Amino acid sequence: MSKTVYVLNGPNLNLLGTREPHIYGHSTLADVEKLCGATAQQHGLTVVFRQSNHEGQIVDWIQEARAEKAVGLLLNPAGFTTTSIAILDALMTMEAPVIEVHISNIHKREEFRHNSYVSKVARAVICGFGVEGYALAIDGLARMIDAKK
Ligand code: CA2
Repeated sequence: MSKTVYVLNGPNLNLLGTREPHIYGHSTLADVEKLCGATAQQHGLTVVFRQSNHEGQIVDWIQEARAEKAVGLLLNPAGFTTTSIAILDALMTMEAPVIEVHISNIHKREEFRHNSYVSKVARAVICGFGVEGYALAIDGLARMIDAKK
């Protein structure tokens, strides 16, 4: 059985740690990848970690996660959170749990960040814990998977 978790990151998250540290902190996306890998390892899971600025690429990777029978999918949809029906449609085909992650608390910020399409299909949502939210999401996903056994 697959033990792979896909961690997908949307547009501009490649800039993490280089700008707006007061909102997103000082960690880079490479640091987040290491954090995810180390957290997943504690649960006997492996991580496929990717980032794209392109909506269609993210749709392709969601389809890949499904085809590869990933045990779960973490997604920080970033700027596509409130706009992408294509990502929503792709997520609707996933049987494995989808966890939505945001570094910042989107509900404390501008109103246009609040209405997430991804939340309509996500099993769980984590926001406002900084990049630690990725580790919390993997811990939570591991518990979900164990509970199903
Ligand atoms: O808090 C999050 O994780 C967000 O998904 C980040 C998105 C934002 O559009 C969402 O409302 C909340 C923005 C990602 C941009 O990332 C940057 C990181 C550093 C510097 C500039 C942009």
